[in-house]
Amino acid sequence: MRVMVLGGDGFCGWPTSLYLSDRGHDVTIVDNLSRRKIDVELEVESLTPIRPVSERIRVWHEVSGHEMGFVDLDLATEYDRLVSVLEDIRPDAIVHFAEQRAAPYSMRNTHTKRYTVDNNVRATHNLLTALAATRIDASLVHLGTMGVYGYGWSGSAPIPEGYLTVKVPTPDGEIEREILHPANPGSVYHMTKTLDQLMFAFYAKNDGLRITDLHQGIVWGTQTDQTSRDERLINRFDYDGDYGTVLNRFLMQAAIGHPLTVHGTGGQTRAFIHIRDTVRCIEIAITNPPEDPSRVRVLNQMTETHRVLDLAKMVADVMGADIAYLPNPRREAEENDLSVRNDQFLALGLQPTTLSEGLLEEGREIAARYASRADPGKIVCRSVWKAGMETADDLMVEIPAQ
Ligand code: NAD
Ligand code: USQ
Repeated sequence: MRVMVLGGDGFCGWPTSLYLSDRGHDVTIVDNLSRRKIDVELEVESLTPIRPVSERIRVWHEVSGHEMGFVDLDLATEYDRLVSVLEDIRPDAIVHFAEQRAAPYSMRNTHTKRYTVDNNVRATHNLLTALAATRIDASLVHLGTMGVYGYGWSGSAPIPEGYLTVKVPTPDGEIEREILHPANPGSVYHMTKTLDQLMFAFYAKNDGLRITDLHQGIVWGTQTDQTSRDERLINRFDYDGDYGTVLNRFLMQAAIGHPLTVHGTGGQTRAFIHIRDTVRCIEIAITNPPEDPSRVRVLNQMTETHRVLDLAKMVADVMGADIAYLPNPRREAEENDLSVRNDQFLALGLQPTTLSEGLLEEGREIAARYASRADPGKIVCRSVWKAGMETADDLMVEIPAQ
């Protein structure tokens, strides 16, 4: 298939692009490199030394023999160029990763709130309008998030895949209706994903665009079979307080001897998926487009749920780290249960990679290899959900010699 990977230079997008290319698809990456620029703004770098995108693509050609295209394009602001790139490539499938994805970054200040909404909503809407205007019949696969559902809204009932069947009382008796699961975002970033959902529903209904929205859990791990073929293909590893996600942060913290930064009681339960399963799920989604174009297909892209404190204890046990209970910088439930349906991916053949000591060890090993690149002053989360909320002081000033 001819596949455009929007956001293909990012943490999920790069290994997905390589996986799809390795599987014989003809891949073009579209990315404005904004994620790399945000690292400069935050004065932090990926723990792993990621190479410039042109070098990455050249090395991939060297090691695999496959060509990959790259277009430096801002989806949110360069509509006309987007249309001409679509007309030029005429993709069979488009994978849309290209959004500002960190909840803490989206809550940092007024500028980052506005940037996140402007960037994400405009990028998605430009893409939808461009597909409708050009009538390119590509199947669109978008990366949404489990966070659109919120946590605990439906009690102990498992979170369904996108839709709920509800009973509506009418003067003539109850009628059944299928509705999008109520949106309950926990940050400005998560809110943009709920806005995306409405735009998808409209363009599917009105223009018959074939859309799959993947409600993905927290991605962990770093490398895939493709990114580990050459050090210059290495994937990014975010560990800082804004972009680092919880399990990868714990692995990195354990590797450098930093206490594990549990927010509050650690009673928050979240959904997780390993990066190797992310890339497989994307191929499954593009090769199995939805049958009914008038209805957005929603799949929950996750393989397991864990409580933050259980993860911390597991990492502490396996790697011998201490746990620090820090004031929670977020406004979120201290404790929640979470049960999630993922029947559709299982039925389409996904064989889940679940958390194991071997994979934790692999994460620790990669973090230890690049530990000297870490800045301990960037580890504690400092973006607060409301002005005046307390945050912790730094817990480490220097990386101990390994
Ligand atoms: P990332 O920030 O590493 O990658 C996103 C990429 O999109 C970056 O390379 C960035 O430069 C690019 N981009 C952003 N705005 C753009 C624009 N306007 N035009 C062109 N390119 C643009 O993020 P990621 O972790 O790879 O996440 C990818 C997608 O998956 C996001 O949409 C995110 O919401 C979703 N997701 C991620 C996770 C996770 O744990 N990482 C979990 C669930 C869902
Ligand atoms: N947490 C800690 N300690 C830390 C970091 C986080 O206790 O050092 C807690 C947070 O308070 C939160 C939970 O861990 O309760 C998850 O935080 P996270 O930063 O790992 O994940 P989140 O902010 O939810 O965002 C990530 C991605 C986002 C994606 C989302 C999927 O950055 O792009 O949409 O995971 S989900 O959580 O399923 O919505």
